Amino acid sequence: MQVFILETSVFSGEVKYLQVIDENGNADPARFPNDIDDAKIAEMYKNMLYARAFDAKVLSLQRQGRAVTYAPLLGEEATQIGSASAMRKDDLFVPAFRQHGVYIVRGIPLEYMFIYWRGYEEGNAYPKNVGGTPIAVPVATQMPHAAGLAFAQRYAGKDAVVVAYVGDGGTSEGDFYEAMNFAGVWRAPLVIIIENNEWAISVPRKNQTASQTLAQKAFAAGIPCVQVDGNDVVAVYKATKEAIENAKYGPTVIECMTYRMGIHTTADDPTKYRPDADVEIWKARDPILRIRKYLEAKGLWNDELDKKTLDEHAKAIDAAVEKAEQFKEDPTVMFKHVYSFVPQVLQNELDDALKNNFWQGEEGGE
Ligand SMILES: Cc1ncc(C[n+]2csc(CCOP(=O)(O)OP(=O)(O)O)c2C)c(N)n1
Ligand SMILES: [Mg+2]
Repeated sequence: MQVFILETSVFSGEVKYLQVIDENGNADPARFPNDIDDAKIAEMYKNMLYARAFDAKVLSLQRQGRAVTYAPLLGEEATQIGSASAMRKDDLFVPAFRQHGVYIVRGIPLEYMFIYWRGYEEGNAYPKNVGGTPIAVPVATQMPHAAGLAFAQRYAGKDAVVVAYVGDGGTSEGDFYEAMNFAGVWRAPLVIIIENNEWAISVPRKNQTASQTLAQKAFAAGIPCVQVDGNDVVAVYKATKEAIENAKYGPTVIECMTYRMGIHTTADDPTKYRPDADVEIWKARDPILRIRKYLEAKGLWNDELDKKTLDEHAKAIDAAVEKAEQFKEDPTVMFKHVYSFVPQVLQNELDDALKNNFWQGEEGGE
């Protein structure tokens, strides 16, 4: 619809879409990245399997009362593994609350993740050399942090790039726009991955914004953008790699088109608001299935390798759960880490809590 007839066009934008490997595992040679070999694709495939196995484990622990409310990643493996695999060692990641696959690629010891999902903040205090921020549950609040962190890298004379994650719902938040605005003005080395899984709990993408794509929101901030098939791990890898290389000139927004195949969290029941038939459509686009087909067609993968990989993952996961369950919590930790020092008012509360035995252990309970 033409609303105003202008004599001069002052802006026009175009959002390009990238897919490299289709649903049947066929690769487009013209779009295939030249810095990736089949060994790397197999490694990403294994990490997608690992992420899915981790996900299933936490879900099962939650159902047994051994983990807290959890947000599964089922269906979003390619977006997370592809983008994280493109990061260099010193790059930093800023997650929301569903990016467990990113943690896996970045090499956070799994027991930290299980400690976190048991409900303990200590799980966020993973080894410093991993280079990321903790899980952020308040939607999109991580984005201004990410923009600031990216700016700080340049300010400190470092070459590191920040890769930040936000959901489709998160792109409706002020924090998202403010972060883009800042990053655009200051040309911060920031890559924003919009993990568009079509849902923000029960709110579908179409009720989130009238914008035709989420990527194009970047135009207003003067930031280049692209939309990619978020279930194609190679396309996500390629787009992220290019964005990281271009980060010396400024930020990029990458909208990954994926789908939340499961529940929003363990407190959610999507059958109340989403037709099962929609999920069936996306099952055919499963990000793991298509890479399996790609590798199999090249004679690089088979059932035996799949079983071996799944067994190795299961062993590592079980060992991490065991370690996490031996972890002894320190309830006073809630008073630490918010400030660089403990302010008197918090110290008074801590003293009070200790004096009155607020945390009644087995022997202290009434
Ligand atoms: C500021 C804020 N508002 C509301 C919520 C409750 N909430 C948690 S997740 C979520 C939806 C987020 O959707 P999206 O950004 O698409 O991420 P997804 O859950 O799909 O990964 C909402 C509304 C919250 N955590 N924080
Ligand atoms: Mg979403």
